[in-house]
Amino acid sequence: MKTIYSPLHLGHSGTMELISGAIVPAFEKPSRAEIVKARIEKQGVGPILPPNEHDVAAAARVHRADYIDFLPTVWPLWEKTGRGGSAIPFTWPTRGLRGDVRPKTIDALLGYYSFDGGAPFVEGTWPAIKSSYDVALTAAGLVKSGERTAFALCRPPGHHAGSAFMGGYCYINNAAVVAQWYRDQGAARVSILDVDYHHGNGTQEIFYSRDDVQVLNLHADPMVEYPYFLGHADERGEGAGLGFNHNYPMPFGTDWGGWSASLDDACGHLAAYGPEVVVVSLGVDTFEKDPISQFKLQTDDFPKIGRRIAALNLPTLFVMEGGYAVEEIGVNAVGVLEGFLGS
Ligand code: OKP
Ligand code: ZN
Repeated sequence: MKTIYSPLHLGHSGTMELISGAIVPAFEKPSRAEIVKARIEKQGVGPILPPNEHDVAAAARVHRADYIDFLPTVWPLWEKTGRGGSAIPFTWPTRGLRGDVRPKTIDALLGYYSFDGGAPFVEGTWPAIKSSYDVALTAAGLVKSGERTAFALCRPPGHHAGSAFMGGYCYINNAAVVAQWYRDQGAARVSILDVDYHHGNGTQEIFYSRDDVQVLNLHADPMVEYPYFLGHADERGEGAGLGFNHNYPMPFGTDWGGWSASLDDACGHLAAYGPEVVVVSLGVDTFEKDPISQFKLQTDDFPKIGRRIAALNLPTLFVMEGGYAVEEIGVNAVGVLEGFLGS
């Protein structure tokens, strides 16, 4: 199994995060991807290859063109104001404000194109976003050309990014991009299976009215967990997409018993849909020791996730999302891949 990885992610670092009323070092840090990469090497999962460069046309198939055009301009615009640190939004056009008027200044634009303050920019952020996108598309190409599986070691992650907004550490929705790319390459149906602890609100939003990309999401109940405002079980899709979105919100404390029951149900819907390819949004922040999560999956459970997905017997692309217990993120993420491979 090949892994696609780019060191350009390393430039997206040094940012701070506002969480639980305190400014703390960012949880979404470069060591995450480095630890996963080291584990792949240690376990001999397969070669680690660099991405090919792609233009942003495939991103504009799932994101609004003005949003994609905005992303590379953020740091230069911020720097022009004489500020360093991180470019972070702090004002949003919520109910009662004008979300339909695109403002002119960088602080306002950051709010216009985001749903929270969790997607900071430093100088290396755009190159990292672009490399993560290239990683996803390059890995997608391997599966398209006949490999059973591949691993896109994406950083930053993508599943919170919607058609015209960033947030929750995410900028370009890598899983959505590759799902659309498979459609554009001729796949009739594609399924996205999101096993990250947090609901993939961006992925859901992008495909919500479509029947050609099925979206299945396992996550903590948004009534009590981030991203709070999407991910309920009654969100089934709309219009032509009705019945093609499946949410599995679960309570704090969920362990393998409850979680795997949801996975089985999701896999049943997936198999019935009959996609030509499966894109797995692979977050391992369901782990019991994850610092920002409240599920109870154990290290031994992660290979079982891979085995269950392998039993679908479909071409499968793994796209890295979350996972923050940095000591164990490598063992757990690679555990899923090893379970899939049957090793
Ligand atoms: C990204 B992924 C706000 C806390 C916000 C953001 C979590 C983003 C998770 N006080 N935390 O789904 O792993
Ligand atoms: Zn997550």
